[in-house]
Amino acid sequence: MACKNWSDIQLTVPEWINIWAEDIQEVYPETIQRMALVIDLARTNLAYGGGPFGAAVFKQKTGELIAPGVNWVIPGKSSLLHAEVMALALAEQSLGSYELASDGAFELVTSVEPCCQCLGALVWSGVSSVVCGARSEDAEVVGFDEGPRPINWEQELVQRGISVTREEMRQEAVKVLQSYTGEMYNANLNRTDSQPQTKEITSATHSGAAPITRKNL
Ligand code: AZG
Ligand code: ZN
Repeated sequence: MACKNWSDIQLTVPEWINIWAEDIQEVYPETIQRMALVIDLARTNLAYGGGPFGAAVFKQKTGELIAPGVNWVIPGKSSLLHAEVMALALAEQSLGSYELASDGAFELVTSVEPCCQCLGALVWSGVSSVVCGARSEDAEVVGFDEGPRPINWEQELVQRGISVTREEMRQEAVKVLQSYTGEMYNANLNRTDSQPQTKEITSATHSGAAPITRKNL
């Protein structure tokens, strides 16, 4: 039975993320440090039943972490809850701005290139830079559907003043994708052109997720 108390509905952010954040640095001056943090988020997320994707928004110049994000689609029961969308939404809410560009230059770092949803979200957010780890093909080989995007998406972003860096720590980001054993939730079952998956995906219940303590992160 659907809940009709719509004004009570909230999208969730995993509780473990605040505990994870207690022990991290305040600033990440180098791109590689930012990506390492985002890959750590993606890896940690797997232990809590989330998807193998991490992202974060940083103040571009100083590398101050503004907000993290993880793929929380299955636990959060929302197809919107991709890592990039979570990071952008938390950054906007925590800065109190629907357009980050009006507060300075911000960078979105994501463990995997943005899907069709996140590509749109990042454009509207007003970030001035995006840094990606794994390529979309890497996510698709594992079985994720990254959706329809313009073939020249990188150029489109650059034309809008958003710089794009690709394949930062790609191998490490791919390892997290490949270690995912959970449900494939966004494979479009009705697609007529669907490709056979190159890797068998097994479903997991994640009922054995560790309790939330810093030690377990
Ligand atoms: C996804 N792709 C990216 N880049 N990020 C997520 O959180 C995703 N979830 N499914 N495909
Ligand atoms: Zn996405």
